[in-house]
Amino acid sequence: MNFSKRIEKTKEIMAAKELEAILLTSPENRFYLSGFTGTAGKLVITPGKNIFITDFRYVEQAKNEISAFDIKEISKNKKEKLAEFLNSLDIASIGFEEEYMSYKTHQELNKLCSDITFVPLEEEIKKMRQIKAQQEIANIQKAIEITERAFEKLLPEIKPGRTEKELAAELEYLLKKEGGEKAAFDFIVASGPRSSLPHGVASDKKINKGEFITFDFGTYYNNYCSDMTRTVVLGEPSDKQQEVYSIVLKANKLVCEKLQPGMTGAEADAIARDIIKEAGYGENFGHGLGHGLGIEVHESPRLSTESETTLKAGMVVTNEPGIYIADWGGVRIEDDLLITEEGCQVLNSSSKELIKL
Ligand SMILES: [Mn+2]
Repeated sequence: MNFSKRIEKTKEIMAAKELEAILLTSPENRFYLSGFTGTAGKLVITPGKNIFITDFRYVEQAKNEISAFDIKEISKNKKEKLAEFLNSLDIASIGFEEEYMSYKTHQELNKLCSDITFVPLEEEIKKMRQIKAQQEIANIQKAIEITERAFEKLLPEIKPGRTEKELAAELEYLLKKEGGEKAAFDFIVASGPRSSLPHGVASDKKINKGEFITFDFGTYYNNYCSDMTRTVVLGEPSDKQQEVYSIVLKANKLVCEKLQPGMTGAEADAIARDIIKEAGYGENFGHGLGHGLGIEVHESPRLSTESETTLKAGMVVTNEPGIYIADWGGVRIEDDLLITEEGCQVLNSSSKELIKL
């Protein structure tokens, strides 16, 4: 990974915002800029210095993983020592991640560093992560392949009488067996009427013949995520199930065909939304079309009716239209797409035709 380039870009953000330093504490931005995979550490960047602060537990790991930062250990009185260090830098302002730092920490640091103004970074570092490098795309692709192999192996286990939780657990086991690091989020396994819950996390409900079952799942590979959804039917689908599934599939496929750089997130969303609206189910597609995918399972850009972000080559986004009908059920089909100069590339290869089990 080209960490020095990322640090350089961070310094450009610092200069543009007229800041004298930047303090990063979120695991995602910390990893993006340093490569550190541990769970405790802070980055302090000034025009002339890159410092990684961690405690005793992680010093050795930090030395192994990090090359672009000087490592500083603070193991006791962490907040006071951090404040002391920031004060020693002789700076008047410092950018911080306002969406991540707690109110309590912010208040404490403000008090301990009374000569330093803490300025919100307004997600500028997160935005840097929107365009993926080749290596990042390769990691996402690998995570997707693992996810698809695991799902393939789960299919024979999806039988009447099994509970959603059992299937979610089995899927997680298969993902790890196939080389995934950990689950990317709490899997959604929503069957029958529960499939109308867009985020119906697996429950104790048993699955029955004739039901739709929506699986939304993913894994990490080299700290990058996959995110995939398939809806299957147990037995033969009813006419209405077939109809609803076909509409969602048509919307998903049209996005794969039409998505291209230069569009806004809202324009991308409209590709799918218009199809679903025309079919009479506009009210039943209550969430956005998709989201950025990378170190976090949900990151910018958003593809939604409100998103004004212009899509660019190198972004990886999900394409997940759905139709949800209360007390009846629902369908969602989700792929991960890489936006290219010409359009987009579907990173998934699993079939999207309705799977009848
Ligand atoms: Mn998703």
